[in-house]
Amino acid sequence: MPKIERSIFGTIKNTTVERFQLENDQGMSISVMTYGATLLEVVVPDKTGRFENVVLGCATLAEYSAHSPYFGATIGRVGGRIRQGKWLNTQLTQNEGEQHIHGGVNAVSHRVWEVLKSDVENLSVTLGIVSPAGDNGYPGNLEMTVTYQLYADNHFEIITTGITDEATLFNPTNHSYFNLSGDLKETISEHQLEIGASQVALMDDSKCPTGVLAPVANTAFDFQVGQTLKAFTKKEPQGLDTPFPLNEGSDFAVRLTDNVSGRRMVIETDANAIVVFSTTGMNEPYLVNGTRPMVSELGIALEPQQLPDAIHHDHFGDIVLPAGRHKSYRSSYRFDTIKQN
Ligand code: G6D
Repeated sequence: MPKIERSIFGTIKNTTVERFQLENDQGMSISVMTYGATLLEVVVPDKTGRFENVVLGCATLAEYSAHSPYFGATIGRVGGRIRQGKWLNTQLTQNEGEQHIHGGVNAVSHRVWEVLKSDVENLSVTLGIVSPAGDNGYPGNLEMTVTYQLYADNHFEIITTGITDEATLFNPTNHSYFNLSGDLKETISEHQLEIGASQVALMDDSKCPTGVLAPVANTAFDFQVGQTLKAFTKKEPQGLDTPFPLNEGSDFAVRLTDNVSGRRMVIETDANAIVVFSTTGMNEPYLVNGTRPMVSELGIALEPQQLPDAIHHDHFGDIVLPAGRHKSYRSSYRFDTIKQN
């Protein structure tokens, strides 16, 4: 029988943070917590049927609040960078040099969300938060919800919604880092990455897009037929911290495959882009999942969202949310295994 287990993950500033573990009939489970509406764990079988966790996280709430690089977090109001934190006459928090990133300081990724619904029949949990007008400079009281839903066929969906009482910006994402080897046995360097994108957004030194969407054909950034991260970093040693506009009509955004464990994940999304961050060079002293220090390419963040800094580039899509209009984004993460070695 599908089940949901509800428990306490920790306490922060006198507020209890709850954890929900959703498990389907096949034994696949996902766990989420109310702090940051964060995806904590995704436990899926390898080709031999062994169940292991395939996302990066922290062992304790204190670590999530102290140093997590947004492991599994819901990012809002806007994912990625906004150049100089400027939107018309609105000045947003500049929390990375001159830029605004990931919704600002102590954004919804670092707050405790409310439990709106836990539904065992649909194997889903819905969390909600209100980001008040003026939050990190954004106008409008924005009500956000995030629903995590696990299905019997080993895929789960994340549905993020927003509604505001004054026009604001809305371009949320989930910031999970994946490692399909299982329980962080290996890095992701040998993972095969396919991206349904014939173009890549060029970036400048501030890591903001220049506005140019360049063809990937005949460049290192061509992931259309797939390549390993190792093959990519031979050509581009700095790794990926890169937005890819998704091909219209493509039936996938990303396919990530680990030939050793046999695990494969396919992400589909109704957002127009995927931001890929390969953690190349990210050697940090803290422990990931309480087991091993963060090392270069221990995980790969795959962030479905509208292209970053869209408000400064008309052809990147519209992320202005008018007052009273309900906006919803849906991403699906499907798991299976391949037989080959
Ligand atoms: C995002 O693009 C950014 C990275 O530059 C950042 O370091 C990370 O989040 C934490 O993916």
